[in-house]
Amino acid sequence: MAKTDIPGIPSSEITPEHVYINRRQFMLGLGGLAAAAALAACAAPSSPAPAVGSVATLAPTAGKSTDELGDRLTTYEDVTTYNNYYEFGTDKSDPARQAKNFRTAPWTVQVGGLVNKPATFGVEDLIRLFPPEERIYRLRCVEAWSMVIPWQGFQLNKLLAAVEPTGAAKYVRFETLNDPEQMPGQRNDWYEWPYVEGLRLDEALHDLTLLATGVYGKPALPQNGAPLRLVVPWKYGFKSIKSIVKIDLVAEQPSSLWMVAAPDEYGFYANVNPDVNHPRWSQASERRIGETARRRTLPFNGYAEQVAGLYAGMDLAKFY
Ligand SMILES: Nc1nc2c(c(=O)[nH]1)N[C@H]1C(S)=C(S)[C@@H](COP(=O)(O)O)O[C@H]1N2
Ligand SMILES: [Mo]
Repeated sequence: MAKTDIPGIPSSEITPEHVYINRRQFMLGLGGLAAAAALAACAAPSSPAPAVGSVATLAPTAGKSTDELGDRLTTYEDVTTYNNYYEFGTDKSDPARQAKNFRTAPWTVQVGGLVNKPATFGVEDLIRLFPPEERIYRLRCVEAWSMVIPWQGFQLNKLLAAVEPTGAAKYVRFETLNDPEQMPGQRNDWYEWPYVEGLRLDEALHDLTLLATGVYGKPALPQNGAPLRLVVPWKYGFKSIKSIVKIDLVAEQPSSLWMVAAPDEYGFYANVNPDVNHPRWSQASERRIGETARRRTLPFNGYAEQVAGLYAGMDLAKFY
């Protein structure tokens, strides 16, 4: 076994070959993606073609101890014990304890709505169809803390291409498992369960948008959203919905648990923006878990080069 500089990542997960194969599949898949993107005639200005070059600068990251900006990975300990997952409690330490026995298998994801080929996939089918690759992403919570996390996952656009969105599809809606017996948080009615989230179709098709199955080279633990969670690194963390069971292509902008809970505080777009404060606190800086000094928050969480084009012509200050 080759040694890596990241404790806990088996070399089998990070061979260059693995990365190469995924990159190649990614290139081969682009024709289909361009077609899918063309279907996404969103209300917003059309986005540029998927940014192959810019993603190539982010991947492969396998075996690295920092992200592409040189920021160190957050420790596995912090990634797995400091979590937001309201189905398992509201304290950061609750999910690690309360989700311990959450059943992540068997697990299926129903993908439907405005698609030509609706289908229900077992998670193991998804992993076989779309072999996970490693992506090191910054995660910036709207509460102004952040982490750097090495995920294993596959691009959501691969799954969406497989189900063939129709021309009427403009948004994607995601839903978490609804199971109050297993998820004690769902037994209270402070929130409208199950957790739901949404993306505009062009955001969902972006190469950075990941469906994650693993963390630090291992299958994800329940507290991180196992067996399948979304990761949208340029948006506040609450967009990255955990334990997904349903994905629907829809015509209208979906609502979300947080938009319903606090419409004045959380919007649909939720792009990381240091210039627009949360009504109750500043978003100009953040606390990186494991560090003492605060850091400046970067526009789009440091992914502006890749994603700013999606929002050309939009007043981002109006879309918190
Ligand atoms: N289903 C569900 N998904 C969720 C949440 C949640 O409470 N329930 N919390 C969100 C928030 S606010 C954040 S910051 C991230 C945290 O992900 P992590 O615990 O893996 O770091 O998950 C997001 N996804
Ligand atoms: Mo968050």
